[in-house]
Amino acid sequence: MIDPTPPTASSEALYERAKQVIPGGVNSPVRAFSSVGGTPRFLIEGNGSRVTDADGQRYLDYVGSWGPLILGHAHRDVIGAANEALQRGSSFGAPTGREVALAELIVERVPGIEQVRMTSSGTEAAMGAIRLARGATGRDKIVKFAGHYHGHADALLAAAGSGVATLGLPDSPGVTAGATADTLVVPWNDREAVEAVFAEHGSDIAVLACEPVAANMGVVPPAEGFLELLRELATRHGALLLFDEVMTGFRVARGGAAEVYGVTPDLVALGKVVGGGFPLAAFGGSAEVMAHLAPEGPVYQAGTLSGNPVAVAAGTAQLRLLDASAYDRLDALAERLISGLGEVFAEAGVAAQLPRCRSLFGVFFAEEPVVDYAGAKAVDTGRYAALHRGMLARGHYLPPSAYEAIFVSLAHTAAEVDSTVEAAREVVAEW
Ligand code: HOZ
Repeated sequence: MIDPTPPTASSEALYERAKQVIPGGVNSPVRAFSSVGGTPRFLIEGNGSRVTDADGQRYLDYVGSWGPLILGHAHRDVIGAANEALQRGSSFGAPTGREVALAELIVERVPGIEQVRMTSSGTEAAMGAIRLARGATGRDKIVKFAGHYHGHADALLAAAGSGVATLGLPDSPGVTAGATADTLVVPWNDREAVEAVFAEHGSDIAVLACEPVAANMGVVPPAEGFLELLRELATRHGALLLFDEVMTGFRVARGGAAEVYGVTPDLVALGKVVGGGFPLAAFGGSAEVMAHLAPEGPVYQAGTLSGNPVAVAAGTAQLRLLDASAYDRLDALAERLISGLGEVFAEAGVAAQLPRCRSLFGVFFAEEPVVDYAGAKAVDTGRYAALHRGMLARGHYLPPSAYEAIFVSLAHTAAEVDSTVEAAREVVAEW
């Protein structure tokens, strides 16, 4: 067993200081532990599958920086590539050969991408893709699904998942009615609703956007045939289909969810794994659609740090290590953890769902499988908070939100995963 948590004076002291100078003490809301209780751990180091906090406490980490660290923390090749690039300069604001090599890797692996534009965050990638879709089609309306999260650009912050779901917020103040007037929100996995929205607005819809596996309202995979329906509706009505693969890209397979489900979108947003733990994201699509982007076309999109050489070097090094056998190992580890946790909950008579797509999975404390945002909002988040606290006290660091995915990495071992299952058994035994 991993060392139990000692008193957290240092994290507590840092949190008190942070709250004075950073809103809520954090630079991204879900980090604040507000939905699970307790003090956010201020981390000082990550190594492989483990992180260490300011109090010197080590944890087996299942957050992985919210997805990017598929090889684990401070992987030698990734850090080495970033260091090598850094020695040659941290940023140029000019094109580099490294970007070309990464773009070629992305184009080779991700279905639907012939050209790709790099950005610094997933928010920018999704925002750019939406603007491009509107510019390319000459249409205004976008369709998104309730509980799906596409970053925090105004037009997409409608019925959004991630921190908005975690904190139970209504749509955000500061987003004007005008900014979301052309955003149509429909329930995930609801065939009739999405057919109806196209029947009513079809000729005005620029883009149908989804997370092909919803992973910001907990993990909610698509119902059988649902992505195919989205593909068919978008094509029939002349709209573009956008897969936001920030969570799924290079995580569920080399070609992301598009490869797993065999459905090819017109546009793809990527983030997290693609950057190897550095601020790098991207969006791409067919050469024809991408040609609408400046400087080739009139749709404007830009960024001083876009394609940053250090981030590109790290992302490229990470992607190069993700071959078929890496995904087999990752999926096997996830399977071991999911089935172990499933047994623990079942033996204790705790109603739990463990939805998954390959190594992307979550825990819902609910009697029935969750298929949409209404179902996700109805799960027992108090029970998740209790699980989180119990696991943290035993040295296992789960996401501090019932609505975020749990991430294993290639640095985790079967023995570590088994220790997490045993810790969960102890926690559940106390309920
Ligand atoms: N967007 C992340 C969750 N899907 C959270 C990022 C963070 O808080 O660091």
